[in-house]
Amino acid sequence: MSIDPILFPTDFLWGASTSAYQVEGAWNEDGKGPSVQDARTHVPEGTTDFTVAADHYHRYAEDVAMMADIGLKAYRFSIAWTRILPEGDGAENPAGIAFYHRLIDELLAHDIVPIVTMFHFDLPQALAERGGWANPATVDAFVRFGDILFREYGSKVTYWLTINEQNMMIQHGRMLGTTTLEGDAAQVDLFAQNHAMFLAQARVMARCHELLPQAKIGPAPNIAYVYPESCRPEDVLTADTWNAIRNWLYTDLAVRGTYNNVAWSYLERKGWAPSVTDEDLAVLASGKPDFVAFNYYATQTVAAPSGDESDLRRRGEDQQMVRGEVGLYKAVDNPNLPKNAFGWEIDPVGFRMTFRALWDRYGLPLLVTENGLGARDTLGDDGMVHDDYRIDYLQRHIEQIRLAVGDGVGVLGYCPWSAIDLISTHQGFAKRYGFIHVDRDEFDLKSLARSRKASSYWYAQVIESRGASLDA
Ligand code: BGP
Repeated sequence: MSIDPILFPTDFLWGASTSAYQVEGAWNEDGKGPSVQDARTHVPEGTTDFTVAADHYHRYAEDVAMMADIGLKAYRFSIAWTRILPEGDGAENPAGIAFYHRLIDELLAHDIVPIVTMFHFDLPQALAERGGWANPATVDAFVRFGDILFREYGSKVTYWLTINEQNMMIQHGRMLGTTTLEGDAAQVDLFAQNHAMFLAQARVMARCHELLPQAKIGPAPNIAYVYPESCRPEDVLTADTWNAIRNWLYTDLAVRGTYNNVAWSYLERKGWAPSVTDEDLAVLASGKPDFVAFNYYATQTVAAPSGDESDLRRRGEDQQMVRGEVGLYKAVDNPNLPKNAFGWEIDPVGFRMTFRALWDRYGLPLLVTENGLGARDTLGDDGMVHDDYRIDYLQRHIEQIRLAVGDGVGVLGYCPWSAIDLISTHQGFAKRYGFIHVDRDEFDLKSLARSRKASSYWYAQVIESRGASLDA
């Protein structure tokens, strides 16, 4: 007897993701102001800057047509705050507003659902120079920015994401280019910024519901479920602690409007706790999400701390690698997991675990806004990228989504990173994720021509068959 495979729902949002500063280019065109990403130096990394990127700003129509060829049902992209409000505050920029109308109209003309991230690592430089998120005026500016987006695009956009990976901006801000602060004193400022972002997010969620009753809005943190190295109770407890500080701090605030108790006691112990007023608590309680979006690349594994430098990872540090913190948790490699070419562990089963954990905690529908494999793709003699390794990665992860759906988890959609080749946060253009190849190198812009990779044909079949092709 054969058993029919579980098919994904017909309205499942099969998509792909990008962010403005990593894909658009045209960094100073049509009135756009500089963001912290434009102000960033790329000297230490030796990678390209974000001035041209994939030139999506000029080629968006061609890109959307290719997405439609693949059969994408959704496109998750971010709106550059500095195109709408070049100074972050102050005068609106009609040309920037018009660009996203064109992009959204193009998507809708191809029956692709726009999923809009309001803020993805690109704070206006003018606001950064006035203290960034630690200045309450930035919160007001973000709420105003949100009002403009809702006014302009609210009749066309149903799905909104507030802030991309707030947790990574706090934990790895220097590497992501979202902060220049360092050292212990910086932590006080960072957690004040963090609190301000929670307030901004809550206010924007409340405004969204007030202005657009049909719209749905949610946060988009990076969730790396944390495993203990062993079943030693101290290791298990440490994993629970790091889960609270790395992950649940952010989702609890977004959904419940309260600080996670384990994370809060950690902040108090360190002397990093922000001041929280009664008015803040009321603001946090007033904005609720309709779903939880999350970016998933891998899990992390930790052990009970030794209390000295051996708790720390010796080499490398970025948003996906477990770093360790002296006296809090020890960073451990998971010997059961392979790594990609950039040292990131690959853990499809952890994806299912993450779905279960988030569903258990909040009971809200989940939307995957990132997942994917960074690789040094090369064009074959036939002019195509044969990215079988990416197909393998995606297949294993989509299988786990299907299992999570079978577990009873509500899943709205899957938008892997990335729709098209773009610039990595800190590893340049050579680290590619796209379904669509872009003909450029790190410093040689070449033709910037687009072509579909093998993974895009494979993904097209998955979408078309609602997942049945996974079993073929
Ligand atoms: C996430 C970011 C994305 C993206 C992705 C891949 O943390 O939200 O902007 O870049 O990771 O990371 P990287 O570019 O560092 O390879």
